Amino acid sequence: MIGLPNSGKSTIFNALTTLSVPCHPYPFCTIEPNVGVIPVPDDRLTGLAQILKPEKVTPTTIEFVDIAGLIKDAHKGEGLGNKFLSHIRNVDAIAHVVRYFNTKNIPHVYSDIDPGRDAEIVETEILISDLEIVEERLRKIERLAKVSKDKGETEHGLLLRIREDLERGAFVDTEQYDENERQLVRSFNLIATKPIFYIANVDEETLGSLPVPAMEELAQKKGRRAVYICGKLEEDLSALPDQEKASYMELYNMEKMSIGNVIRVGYEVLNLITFYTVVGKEMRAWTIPRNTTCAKAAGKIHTDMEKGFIKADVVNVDDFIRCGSEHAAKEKGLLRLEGRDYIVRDGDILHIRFNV
Ligand SMILES: Nc1nc2c(ncn2[C@@H]2O[C@H](COP(=O)(O)OP(=O)(O)O)[C@@H](O)[C@H]2O)c(=O)[nH]1
Ligand SMILES: [Mg+2]
Repeated sequence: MIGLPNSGKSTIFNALTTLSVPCHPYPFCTIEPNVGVIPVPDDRLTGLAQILKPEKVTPTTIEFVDIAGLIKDAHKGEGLGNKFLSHIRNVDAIAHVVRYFNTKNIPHVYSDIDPGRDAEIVETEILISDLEIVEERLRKIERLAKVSKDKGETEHGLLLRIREDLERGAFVDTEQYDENERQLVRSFNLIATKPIFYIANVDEETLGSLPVPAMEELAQKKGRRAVYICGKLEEDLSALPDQEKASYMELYNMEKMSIGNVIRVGYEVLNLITFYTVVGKEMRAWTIPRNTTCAKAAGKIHTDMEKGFIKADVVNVDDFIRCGSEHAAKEKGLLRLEGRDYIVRDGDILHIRFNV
């Protein structure tokens, strides 16, 4: 989570971390004060648990990092800027928190509410810092090219294309590249090649009149998704006992907490999918990138399961819930046997057969 000071990053982070789970391999849910391991809300897992009634249900998780200190001239080290920029280099996706609450006693760094301008200030720092990296690499390749003609030609071409994006103030759409190119792009370790979405932090008054036009305009212009949340309200609500929380939510006409949306969209921009296992008394959700093979997915559970992979029984969770039992799913022919190269689909329940 990035954004200007006083945009509400820590507030939203606090609301998120009240959901945190103790999570292997971390003894506590909060690894550092600013890193939280958050369970991914999952209605399908809940539905499956209602049928199978396992003793233990373990949701999959996503880590959120509250990154402080991004202000104008961060790339020059302003406000510990470089340190924070290097933190952003280590994440897989960016949630850009933009302030849209107008509370007079909480100073806005630039005095008035203007999501477009704020977002631009923050992202300009990122783009400049990335540009410096790209320029440096280009210089190096051009030096080497004098020695050996074809060395680094692909890399050189890629860097030029990326520089063009950065110079016109845009993030880089890595979808346009093939897998080999993407691998090279990853090695550049740039921020502007990561998936990004907005979290618009609105005040209680605005909750009744969503979406906010200025925010939608920004999201559309950049081709990104925007999630709305009233950070302060959700922070306060998340600390309440269920009963009380429910009555406040009714008061605010809220069907669901928006932190759930923040988590879900974060998961989606990362292009992740979920699969499930039921082993003994434990039911568990797992995260893998889209287009992962069955053997690789098994390796996520245990390396032995990938090495000794034989076959997997597969049934989709929606089919399973619709049928109501494994037996019924089998009768309808919805249970399949798949091999190691099968591409796991979102919602597959996998029973891995393996050999050690
Ligand atoms: N009214 C209102 N205040 C908020 C909201 N979100 C954050 N704040 C307040 O704004 C101040 C700065 O928030 P903080 O989360 O520390 O911002 P950060 O600097 O981005 O981490 C705090 O006093 C928060 O209570 C909101 O949605 N509505
Ligand atoms: Mg903060």
